[in-house]
Amino acid sequence: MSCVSASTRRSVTDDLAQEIRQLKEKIGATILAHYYQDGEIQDLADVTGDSLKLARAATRVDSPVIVFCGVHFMAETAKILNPTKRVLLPDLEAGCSLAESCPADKLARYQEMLRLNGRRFQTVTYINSTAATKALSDWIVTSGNAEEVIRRVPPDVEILFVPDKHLGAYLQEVTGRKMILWDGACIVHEIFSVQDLLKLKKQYPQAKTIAHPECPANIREHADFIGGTENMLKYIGRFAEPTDFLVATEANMMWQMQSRFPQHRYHPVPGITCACNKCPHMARNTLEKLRDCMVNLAPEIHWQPEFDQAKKVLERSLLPTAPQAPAPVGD
Ligand code: CIZ
Repeated sequence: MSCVSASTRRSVTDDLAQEIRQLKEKIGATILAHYYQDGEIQDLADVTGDSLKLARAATRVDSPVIVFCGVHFMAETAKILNPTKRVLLPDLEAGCSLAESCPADKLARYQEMLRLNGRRFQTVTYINSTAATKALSDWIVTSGNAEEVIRRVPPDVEILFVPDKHLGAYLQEVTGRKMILWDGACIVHEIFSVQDLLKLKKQYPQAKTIAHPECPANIREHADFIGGTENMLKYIGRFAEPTDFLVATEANMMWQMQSRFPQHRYHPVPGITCACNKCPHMARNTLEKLRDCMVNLAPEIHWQPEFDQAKKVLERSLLPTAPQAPAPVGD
């Protein structure tokens, strides 16, 4: 069994961080990191954020290289929105359970079946999806803009919401729009333990519970606040006095909370099978792989034919331009 002391690990981390900073200068890279990445990666980023903030940031990058520390669909989105840049992803296998649950061919068959049944609908797709799935969509939403985009869908068409059934159910509640929900879920947010949450609430009766809308209803119903990561930060920012927060989202998010609002205490809501929920896909990106992708200028996201259509949908949905309603599909 190998045993690396904490001080040895710290010095390896410091050396790697130094190397990454130098490489960043050398190759002209901007590092974008999602809040679900390990703190040591977020620490090295030029921009940290949720997928909406990072997608928008990607359009403003002027360096020739974007290194995207996140999962595949996020790096793909950065490439689609800024095609002239070289976009690197430290580990090309960093996937997403939600994206996997809604492959484009399956979605296309389902849409066809709805059309054959005379249903008039628009497809609203969570950003956690592949470019091919996005290309079949009318709108793309993130946890940060979903309510606003749903309100832009004409009232006389149905909404097919893919792939997250929990986020979809939450959006039905807050917008009052009935939706056809795809049967997908996030492996991180689906497995929070209600029993453990209730125990924590007893232990910290004054605590505020904050839950991501990707959580199932049995968790959301115990929350004081429901929102995506960016909105969670805004909510916490309203508390001046030291407060306990019970956090039901990916555990690395607490690194960002702790850095911005160190006066509070953050308690991860445990998962059914683990003490805190970490995304195994995000965890594939390490400092070593971040360094290596900058040395090798690979793995790289290359332009694919479906990116052309996905770009149109992403731009009208995510970029702050005048709203432009697409023609209803399903006619
Ligand atoms: O939108 C994102 O980045 C995801 C996947 C979650 C969140 O709330 O930030």
